[in-house]
Amino acid sequence: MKRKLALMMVAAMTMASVVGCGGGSDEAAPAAAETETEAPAETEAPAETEAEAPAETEAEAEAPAASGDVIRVGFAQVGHESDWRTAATQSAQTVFSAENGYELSFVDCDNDSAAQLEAVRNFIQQDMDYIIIDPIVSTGWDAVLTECEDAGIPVVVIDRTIDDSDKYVSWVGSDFKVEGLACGEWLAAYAEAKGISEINALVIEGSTGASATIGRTEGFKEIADREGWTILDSQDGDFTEAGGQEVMESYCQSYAGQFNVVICQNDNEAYGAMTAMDAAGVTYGVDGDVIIVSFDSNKPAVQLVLDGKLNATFECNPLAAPTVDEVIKQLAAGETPEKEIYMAEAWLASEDIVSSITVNGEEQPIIHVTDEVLANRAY
Ligand code: GYE
Repeated sequence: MKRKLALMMVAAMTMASVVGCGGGSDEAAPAAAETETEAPAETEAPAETEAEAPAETEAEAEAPAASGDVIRVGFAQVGHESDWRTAATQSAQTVFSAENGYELSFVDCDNDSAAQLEAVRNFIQQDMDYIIIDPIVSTGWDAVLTECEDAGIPVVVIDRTIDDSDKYVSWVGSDFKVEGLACGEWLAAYAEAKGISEINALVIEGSTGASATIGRTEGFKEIADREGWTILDSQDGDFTEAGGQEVMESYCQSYAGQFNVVICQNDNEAYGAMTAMDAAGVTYGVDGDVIIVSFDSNKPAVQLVLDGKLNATFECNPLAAPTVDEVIKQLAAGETPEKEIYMAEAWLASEDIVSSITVNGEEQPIIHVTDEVLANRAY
């Protein structure tokens, strides 16, 4: 069965790369007014192949979802560093459940790239039907993806990107550079509206080598360079609350009185940075001396935006699993999924002072956080 599926997959991958490449940021269009927050599919039965299925019936008949077999999926998750990660893991566990026709082997790789490669190789050994990878770092993947291809196991990449191999069927995630650009454009518009002429920013980056870190850093820097802002420092906070606190404690000592903006590359780092600023007597948020923003937009962060403690938050949607489920069903039905699938995302701010920004030539709304906006958040 595997060999036939493999042939089908090679054909699918070849076609997908022709169809899917190069569309990147054009399609990104993240800032939809509302986040796409459909609850993960809970009760859908595994995809059955309809009677009128075309030509490749033999391969289809043997594809796991088509035969009604349990679909065995291995998921090599980054770790458990943040609220975003917890939401992504819970979504995957809900979608790839036994009641939905799946058997999920979940591996928490604890932010260790070597462990992640090993997890994928174990999935090959176990002859999984599909492998899902959320790559801790964006490079070093071609050899193991070639092994997956040779074994005839389709790989779906989610969230962070793989930048040195295209031997996967689909990627489902966010345009991190667009997130960084949106953050910069919002800050430019906000500073203008507030009459702030000088920006001295401190950046707390995510984990080094993660595409989420690379994209957010690049996007924000592009706007900082254009606007002539000073980035005083940019250090790795590892996407954790403890990391954010530690970096901010050292910033408060090294740059006391010199900064008026703190960019945290996820919510948890912002919580840690707030603790450090509280201890150092630095005020922040709508009524404070320092503008602070985050990425991800988990509910507790949106609550802080509502409270005026966090000036803005730039969403990264962790609920990719329902889309991966659709990709798997397409593959099982012999269809060719899109190579790149972008999640819809929103930009949320505390004050109703900037109503929209333009990112990559496209006007996108800034959502003013109210009780209602907070109540409608799905994670
Ligand atoms: O922003 C952060 C998590 O890869 C987009 O990883 C994800 C990032 C997310 O730890 O909170």
